[in-house]
Amino acid sequence: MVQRTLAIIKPDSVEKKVIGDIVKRIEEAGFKILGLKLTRLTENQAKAFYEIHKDKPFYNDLVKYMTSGPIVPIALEKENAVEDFRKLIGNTDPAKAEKGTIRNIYGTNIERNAIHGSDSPENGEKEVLFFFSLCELL
Ligand code: IDP
Ligand code: MG
Repeated sequence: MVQRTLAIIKPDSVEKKVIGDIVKRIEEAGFKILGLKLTRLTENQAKAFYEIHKDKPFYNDLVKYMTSGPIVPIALEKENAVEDFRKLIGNTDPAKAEKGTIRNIYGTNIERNAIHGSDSPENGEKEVLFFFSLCELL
């Protein structure tokens, strides 16, 4: 089934100047880019995006990190996009992520892990619309 998923190139990757490298890997893996922009989250936006984690011990630090600099949200489409993209980025913890995955290559630690990927088709749809309005999506 063709699905949508949301990627976010996180502040650590933007700072490391690897936006181009990461986008190249995403394209080479067969994903179609429906939308892409450089933007920055406010504290309230980051809190809303990660609402599901609000009771986790890492929530406040996560919001601080995700608002610390510009990010690049990317709306993606592909057959089986959600699962395939999670495979491409690897484990949440870059140290545990398989060799050659984006988090393994570009991530720093379990918090500053380079990139986000939606965890279900429902969240893929929802998260794409968090960052892109319908008229922005090709
Ligand atoms: P995911 O991004 O692989 O889906 P989630 O559990 O949804 O992982 O966590 C969201 C984000 O919160 C992670 O990508 C990472 O930036 C951060 N995070 C997750 N677990 C920890 C932790 O144990 N310590 C610090 N930050 C964490
Ligand atoms: Mg998640």
